[in-house]
Amino acid sequence: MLQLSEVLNALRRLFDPKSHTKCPPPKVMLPEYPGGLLSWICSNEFGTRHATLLDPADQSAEVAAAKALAAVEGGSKLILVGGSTNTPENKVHDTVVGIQEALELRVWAASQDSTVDEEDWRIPVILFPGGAHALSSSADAILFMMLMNSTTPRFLVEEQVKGATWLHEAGIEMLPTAYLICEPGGKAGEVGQANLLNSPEDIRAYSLCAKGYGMKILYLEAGSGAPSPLDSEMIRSAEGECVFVGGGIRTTEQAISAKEAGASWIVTGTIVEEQEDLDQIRLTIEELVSALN
Ligand code: 1GP
Repeated sequence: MLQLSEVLNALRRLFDPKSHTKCPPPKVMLPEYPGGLLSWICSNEFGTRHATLLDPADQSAEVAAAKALAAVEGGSKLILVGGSTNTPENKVHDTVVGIQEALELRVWAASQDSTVDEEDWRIPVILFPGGAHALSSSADAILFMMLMNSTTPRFLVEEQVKGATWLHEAGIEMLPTAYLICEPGGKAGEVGQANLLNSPEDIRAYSLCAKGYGMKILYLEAGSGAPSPLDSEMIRSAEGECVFVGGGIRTTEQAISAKEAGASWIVTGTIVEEQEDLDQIRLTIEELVSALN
């Protein structure tokens, strides 16, 4: 007979968004690529790609899913879910699941239609967390970040230690990422108590340090909503095979200049977050992506 404590534990797991026993195992909706997800992300065979960042704090899971679909229609190849503040785990989880379910339907629809390529809808949904409180057992992977220029141990290693066992047990792929916040830094710089980087020499030194630590991804952040994106000299001085660049990118010219400076991925958030019209979202991303090709 079941003990009361077992029943209570089962119920707790059922309603705990971080519990990896809550849902059936995530569906395999990832791009098919030799070497797996990290190789696909770091491959240079696709040129510069576009990622869309959605902050679960800014809209419902349904709206996030609709926006993600519009962005993918426009050519986005990765969906990042996260934000610096106000991202309780249940919101993160609901957002991840909502987006995955919407993508899954499109993969299924594509499988019934010979004119559409299923692969176009196999888009990874990856956590871009503000801390160990913002995880989801359904995520395809996590940018497992060290905020290398933080002045607090909390974002250098403590949050990571808090989440590591759970992530390991949930079987979530941890993508080793060095996160560098540059001027002006925005909310991420403030919350992360970053010593904001402002010179190509800084970027070079930090990126070489990241390389020494074995980080595979280097993420250069100017802060969400930054009035202007990172200067191309800053991007150019990054030593890394797989460089994400985000913060303040809104125009095709800015995307092109980041690409020419060596960005592997261009990340945008605000242009999708601020727009309610899904057609407009698709068109905006389409414009950025076609400039990258
Ligand atoms: C992700 O912070 C960026 O790295 C997103 O920036 O919101 O300015 O596009 P935007």
